[in-house]
Amino acid sequence: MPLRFLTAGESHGPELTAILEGMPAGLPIDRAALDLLMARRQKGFGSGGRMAIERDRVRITAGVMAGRTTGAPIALTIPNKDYESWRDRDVEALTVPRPGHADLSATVKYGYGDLRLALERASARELAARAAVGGICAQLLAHFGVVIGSYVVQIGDVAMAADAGYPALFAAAETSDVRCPDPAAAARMHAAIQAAARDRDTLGGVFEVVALGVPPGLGSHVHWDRRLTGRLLGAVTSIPAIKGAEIGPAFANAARRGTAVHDRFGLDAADPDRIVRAGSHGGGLEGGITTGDPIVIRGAMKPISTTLTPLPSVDLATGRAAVTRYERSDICAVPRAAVAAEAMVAFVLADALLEKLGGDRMAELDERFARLRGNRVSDVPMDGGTWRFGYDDKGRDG
Ligand code: EPS
Repeated sequence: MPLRFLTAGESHGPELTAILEGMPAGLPIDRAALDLLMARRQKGFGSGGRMAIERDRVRITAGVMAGRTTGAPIALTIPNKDYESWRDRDVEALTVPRPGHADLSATVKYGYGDLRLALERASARELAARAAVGGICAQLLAHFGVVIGSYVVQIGDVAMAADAGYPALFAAAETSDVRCPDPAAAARMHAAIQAAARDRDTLGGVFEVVALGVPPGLGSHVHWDRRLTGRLLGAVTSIPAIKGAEIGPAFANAARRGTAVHDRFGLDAADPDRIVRAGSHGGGLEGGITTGDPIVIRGAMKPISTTLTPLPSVDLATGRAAVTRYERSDICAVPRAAVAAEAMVAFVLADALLEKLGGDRMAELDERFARLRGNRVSDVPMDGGTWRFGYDDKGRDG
């Protein structure tokens, strides 16, 4: 897989760092678009005090010169403003793990003497670095006409009902403080977050990420790790607190019959060479390969595990039962997770596009993109003849 990235950095350390390797040379980088994605990832009602401190702006220190990628690894850093209030501070021992958090599991694994060493890296603050990476990937995709957006469809038990075209849903989500395009549901989601805060509790939810304009033929059915379905679901569930994901209405499809689920093929009335699918039950993928239809991925986020209400736990310093102590956190981070998921989807799709196109510079990619096969009868000619199934050299012509 041609594209890869690493991130480093603690939640309250000086900065987050990412290196993105494998981008072709010659892609113009739009700073304003990158800043916008970073700012969108910081928005959302239900965020804690930290989001009022940070103003994420990416510093690019390698791999982009004179406004264009050079083909070299791209280094991205994002300062943590909050570091100023943490540097050289004597911190109280943190020895009571929060249920549901990485506190205990990471400490059991790494043998830390204080839980803070686990939470500093487990923190979703790291998503700022992924947003920077995804922002660069989204610009490669945008060059080829791919648009990625997201919106929140559920917070707690409040679900939206809006049904509109994807561009309209994307636009409406940007105007909502909970990223929900349905104003009535958004108001109820806002109220649900307020109620959870009042009750000293937290909320999770469900978001949808949609990629439009993805060409058919990315990913492959031939091997497990080339199926784009798994690559996309893995990327979305790599976001902290995302415990489930589906492509299209996968769980609802599981309750239906096949004839009600599979998107029928037909020929476009206006262009009879073009094969079209009626419906969107497949979520834009068949056989782990993109179909050319919108790719729809849903992610389910569990409620934040840092609750104002103390939860029963164990004090690792005394070995006795204890309750958790509150650390500043979010009440609901689903709107921010949706944008982080956009970034992860952008990375996976950019990787799959580069795999398909190959090439080291944009001019090469452009030529190859123009020659991609589409969903056209003339693109997949067959003569309808019989042939002999077997593994020797006696094929149909043998
Ligand atoms: C987070 C806890 C909060 C969030 C943070 C994720 O930070 P703090 O512990 O400093 O209050 O604000 O999210 C971000 C900083 C971010 O950029 O999204 C956690 O424990 O995961």
